[in-house]
Amino acid sequence: MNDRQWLQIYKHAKQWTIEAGERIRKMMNETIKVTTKNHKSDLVTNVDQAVELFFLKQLEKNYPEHQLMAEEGSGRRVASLDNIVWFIDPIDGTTNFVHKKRDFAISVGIYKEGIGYIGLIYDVMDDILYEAVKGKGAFKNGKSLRPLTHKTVALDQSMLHMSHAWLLEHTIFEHHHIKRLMTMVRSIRYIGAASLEIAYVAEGIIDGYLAIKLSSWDFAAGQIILNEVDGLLFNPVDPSLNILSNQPIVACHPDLRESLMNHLIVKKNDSR
Ligand code: 2AM
Ligand code: CA
Repeated sequence: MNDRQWLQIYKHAKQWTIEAGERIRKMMNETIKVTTKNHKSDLVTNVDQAVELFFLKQLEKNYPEHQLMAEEGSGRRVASLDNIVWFIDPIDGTTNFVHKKRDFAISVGIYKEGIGYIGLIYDVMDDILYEAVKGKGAFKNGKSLRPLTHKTVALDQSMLHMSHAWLLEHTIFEHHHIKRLMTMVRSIRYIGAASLEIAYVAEGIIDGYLAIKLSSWDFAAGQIILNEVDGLLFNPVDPSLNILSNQPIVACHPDLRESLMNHLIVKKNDSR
């Protein structure tokens, strides 16, 4: 794959993402059909499905040899990272979208042999595009994002995004350590759209985002954008981070990695 071919893919990805955003804004004013998937809070709408189908059709027409891994399952099942895979969430933050809360995004991450090359996160309602091409920096609406290392971050001055789900009993993480983490930082926030929260870490307006379970399409684009500003994205319980699995994800300023890993995110039955 040469630079010219990558440029073509990037131009298409950006054009389709902006066009998909226009469709979402338009469809928002029509009646939205909401259905549940695995449980009552796991929502999908006709808009998620239409936008995903739009990307699928574009890929079939322009890049039939590329694979699509997308939330609503219209792509073929992706079992390997061979060749080029597009990880697409047509609406990340579907629950916000259903409630007409403006925090949702289209997330598009393009990988070759498991390596991220192009990441786009489009905040549809505010018309803000976060984007990155591997090795060429990260941008917010065309303005370069500074590497996060231009400032230091101490845990007690940090703002983290994490959901209320961290306060519920669960199998992997120790409840009281999470509570302790929440008292040690400056503040906790949460918006409910993982890709946007990762973009905010890349922008340096929050210092970390912790999610108990994300899918590849939730973080694939964000990982590429974060990489370009020296931010970190990792699975706190499995360093190998298999992008094809659901897993816990931490996105953060590099200064926070050690404290989050060594002191705060303690696995159940781990006596550290
Ligand atoms: P979605 O809106 O596309 O479903 C909300 O906490 C954030 O986490 C959203 O980005 C949401 O994506 C994602 N999310 C919610 N539940 C999830 C699950 N069970 N597995 C993976 N991602 C999830
Ligand atoms: Ca989604």
